[in-house]
Amino acid sequence: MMSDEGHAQEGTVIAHYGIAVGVRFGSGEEVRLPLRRPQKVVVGDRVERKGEGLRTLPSSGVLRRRDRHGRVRSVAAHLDVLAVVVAPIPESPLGFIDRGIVAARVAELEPWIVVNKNDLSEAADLFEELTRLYGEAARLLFVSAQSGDGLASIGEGLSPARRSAFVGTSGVGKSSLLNALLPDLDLDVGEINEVSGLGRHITSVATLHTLPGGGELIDTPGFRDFGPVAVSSRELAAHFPGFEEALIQPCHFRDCLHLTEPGCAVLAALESGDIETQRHEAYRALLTDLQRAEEAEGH
Ligand SMILES: Nc1nc2c(ncn2[C@@H]2O[C@H](COP(=O)(O)OP(=O)(O)OP(=O)(O)O)[C@@H](O)[C@H]2O)c(=O)[nH]1
Ligand SMILES: [Mg+2]
Ligand SMILES: [Zn+2]
Repeated sequence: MMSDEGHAQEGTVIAHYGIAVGVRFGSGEEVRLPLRRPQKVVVGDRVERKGEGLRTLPSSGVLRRRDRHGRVRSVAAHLDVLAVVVAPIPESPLGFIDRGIVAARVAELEPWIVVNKNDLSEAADLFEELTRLYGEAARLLFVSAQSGDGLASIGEGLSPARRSAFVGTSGVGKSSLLNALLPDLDLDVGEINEVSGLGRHITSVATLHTLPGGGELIDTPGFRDFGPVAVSSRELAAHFPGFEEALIQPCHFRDCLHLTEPGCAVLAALESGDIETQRHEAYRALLTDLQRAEEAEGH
């Protein structure tokens, strides 16, 4: 048998099973490879196989989050777009979209909000509300995995070669959207619990899929904790969604945190009613969270 020792082969990680990864090589060949030791690798990463070894190549466009225990988790790599999926049922946790948009902007990804289940009657109000709050910050898509409405806009936004990940709480329909976009795909989808209104964490493995018109989409397991990672207070102050218009005229101080500073453009907009009290409170809560996480890490 011929050995390919010494001959390096480059590929893309298309699935992560914990103890093994699925890799697609340039030739189109897809292989499941065991991880011989704990290794930093996520879906979307470029890897190099040399003999038995697998090396993760340096990456960019990595989306990371802090889970409820404060641990940093990588979601996916080499992304261009972050698509936060929401639905009228189940509702997303308070602040989830804010965190997603901030994470995307800091990682230099284009933020999208995909409002799924637009076949449900409550969806129109949700879409209107989110457009009001996030219209300046993100691209909003109004779709239904069930009826197929609006799905073409997802493919068009990623064509010919952009990569996105679906993130969102369990049950909003991330896997259903992928199944609807790719007729040959058959990802498991779950039921919503009638009592709690929550999804049941059906997807446990992140997987990457190529769309018919080009572009790629990563399905991820649902999560509720989207703690910011490597976001400074100043970055949050610059990137919080909904402050765009107020900040066209910058604050007096360049490092303004929009709390009590004189000459603050955000506080002026709050005063005049252009920014809602609730939005400023959401900002302050996220700032506090982030400063706590920084302290816990000893910064
Ligand atoms: N009415 C309606 N229901 C939908 C739609 N899309 C998905 N669902 C339902 O929502 C439930 C959850 O769908 P999934 O695709 O499993 O959700 P998920 O976001 O992948 O959930 P996790 O894998 O647990 O993170 C299923 O019962 C789907 O049938 C839609 O467009 N309209
Ligand atoms: Mg799923
Ligand atoms: Zn300010």
